[in-house]
Amino acid sequence: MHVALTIAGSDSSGGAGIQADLKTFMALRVYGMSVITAVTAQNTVGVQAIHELPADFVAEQLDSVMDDIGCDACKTGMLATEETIAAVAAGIKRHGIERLVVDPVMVAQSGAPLIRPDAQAALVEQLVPLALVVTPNVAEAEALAQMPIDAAQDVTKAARIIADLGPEYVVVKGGHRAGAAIDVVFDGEDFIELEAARIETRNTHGTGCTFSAAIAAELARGEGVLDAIGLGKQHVTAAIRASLDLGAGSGPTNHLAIAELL
Ligand code: PXL
Repeated sequence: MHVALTIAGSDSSGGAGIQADLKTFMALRVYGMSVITAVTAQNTVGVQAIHELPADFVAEQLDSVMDDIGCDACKTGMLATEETIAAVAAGIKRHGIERLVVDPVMVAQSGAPLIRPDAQAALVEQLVPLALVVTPNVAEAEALAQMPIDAAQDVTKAARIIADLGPEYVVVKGGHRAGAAIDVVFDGEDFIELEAARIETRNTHGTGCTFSAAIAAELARGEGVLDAIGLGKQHVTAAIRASLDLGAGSGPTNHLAIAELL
């Protein structure tokens, strides 16, 4: 069986973070493992509290998993502090993890910050360069590229700047822009647009986590990178289409919908 690892935060409401990742791995018939970086007290309305795990304990979990089982692909999600980012980057290098998807998580769906402001530089300098695929939304792309994104050509410009940091593939997600949900993929040479119809729902909690986890799962299954990204887009679209009206706020995507398509 193929094996995937997520290094991310726990979302008690089950829609995002580690929980979204493991459900997505399972839906794609991939054995999932987790390194937990932080625990959030969270629901569909907001993030009520965050408890960060010590960076050395994050590294300990990573060593436990990698020294014994290893992984076919890995994704990172919420990494709140500079120390955690440094420990994760060092661990990824130490264990030679190459099929790495970095989801540069900065704010939750509800608007709550999930990374300390002083840790953004570490993300840019230490982790993004190690990525095979990095999956920023527009706000995250603005932060990584240090430029505002207003017009469509700003997306391609930002993607080039982010690619220069070191990742092989940059996917700037279009879900937060107006119109159809068009993701722009840059492979270092060409731009490819992945388009999906916009689904009118407020139940999009965990969309970014589900997308990056689906890409990691497809990479673990041995797909090529562009195929994994394209399939990831199909999977997250299916999960949003079947999203669940749970809670009083932004409900979760439905990871089971991914399995039903297989
Ligand atoms: O979607 C980003 C994200 C990542 N990780 C955790 C989260 C969220 C969003 O809510 O809660 C733990």
